[in-house]
Amino acid sequence: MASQNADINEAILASGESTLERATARAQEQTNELFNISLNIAVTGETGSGKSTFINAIRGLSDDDEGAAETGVTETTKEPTPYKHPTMPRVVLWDLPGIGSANFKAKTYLKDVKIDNYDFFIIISSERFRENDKMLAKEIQKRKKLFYFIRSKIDNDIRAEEGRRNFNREETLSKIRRYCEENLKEIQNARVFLISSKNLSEYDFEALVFTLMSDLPEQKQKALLQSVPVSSLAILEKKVKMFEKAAWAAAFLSGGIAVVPVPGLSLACDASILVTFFTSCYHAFGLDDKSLDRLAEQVNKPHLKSLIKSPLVLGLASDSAMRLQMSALAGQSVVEYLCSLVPGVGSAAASLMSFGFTYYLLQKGLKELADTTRAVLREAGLQ
Ligand SMILES: Nc1nc2c(ncn2[C@@H]2O[C@H](COP(=O)(O)OP(=O)(O)OP(=O)(O)O)[C@@H](O)[C@H]2O)c(=O)[nH]1
Ligand SMILES: [Mg+2]
Repeated sequence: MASQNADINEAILASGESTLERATARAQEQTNELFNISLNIAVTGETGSGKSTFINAIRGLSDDDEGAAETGVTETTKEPTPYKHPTMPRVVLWDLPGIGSANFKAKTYLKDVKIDNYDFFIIISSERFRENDKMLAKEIQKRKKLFYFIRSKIDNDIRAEEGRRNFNREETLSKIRRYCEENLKEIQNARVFLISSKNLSEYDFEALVFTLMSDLPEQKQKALLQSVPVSSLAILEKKVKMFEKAAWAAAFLSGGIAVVPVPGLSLACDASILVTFFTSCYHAFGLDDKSLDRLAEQVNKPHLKSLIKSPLVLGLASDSAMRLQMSALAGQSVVEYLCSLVPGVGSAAASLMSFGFTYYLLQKGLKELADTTRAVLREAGLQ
């Protein structure tokens, strides 16, 4: 009983709250924010500007992958088309109908596409922003919604300039940026990001993510950060911090302290929360086969995937095998199985039902996944 009390105290302390009830509420809020928040991103711009390609890039899909938005086709949609994130179905990118027609009315357009459904707008152009883009931005601004301009296909611009004798990459980029800013000067606080959807690791994609992180409400930041591809080490580290902060809540709700009769907490050890936590990290860090293949292709290092030896990553990789194991095993065995995959944790049996042990397992597993990803990024040459 004494050790049980100590365990409860440890859990309350980890929550930063003063009572068990408040800690429970906080744990539920935190895990809900991490796993259940929806995010709706509207993407608009001229035909051919690169909307579909950008949507696929954010979803970590190549243009020819199953479920990818069709690219390079000129048929324009009349209705907003939703594209769910492959591993986070609550994150939806909306391909909005083009705004190209001469008699475009921003107000009616925003009403037609149901402006209030979106958390923010991305307006894409592959050259100069047109009058319609600007009219739309002004109307979005009037309605107090967030919007960001993307100047796309920057890789093409760089490639075209590279051959010149006095080529200077930074100067070329500043020139494009200045040109865009000049073009958008009538829009208050217009922010423009230079992006290549063919390679998010270069140019302003990281800056776009970090700007969104400072503009969005906290729970939406978590959905965004989890869903974006790991295109730089800085993005990875932000993701790791987010999961580190939430680990106590997953440990708390998984039932480590659920022997205490608190309404809303299950009595059995709810191992599915632990599995959800690890699989969410695994996908958010881009450790799944598809993300690794994409990265390997991008940096031309086919051996990238073979560097991964971590049993936890490999265990999570055999997704269907894992799920099968989950359904076949009772909660306790699942925890034992997870323990066997995380180095240095040892057997679960002795201290299985404690908050302290579950929290330790999650932290160690998270570190293992983070370190594996760091090594992959290092080998890929991503800073
Ligand atoms: N190099 C390069 N090509 C791009 C980029 N973005 C889009 N493209 C290419 O530009 C063409 C048009 O891109 P889409 O994504 O289909 O454009 P869209 O805005 O969805 O076009 P509509 O659906 O017709 O309105 C395709 O051939 C893409 O491969 C980019 O960042 N870099
Ligand atoms: Mg398209």
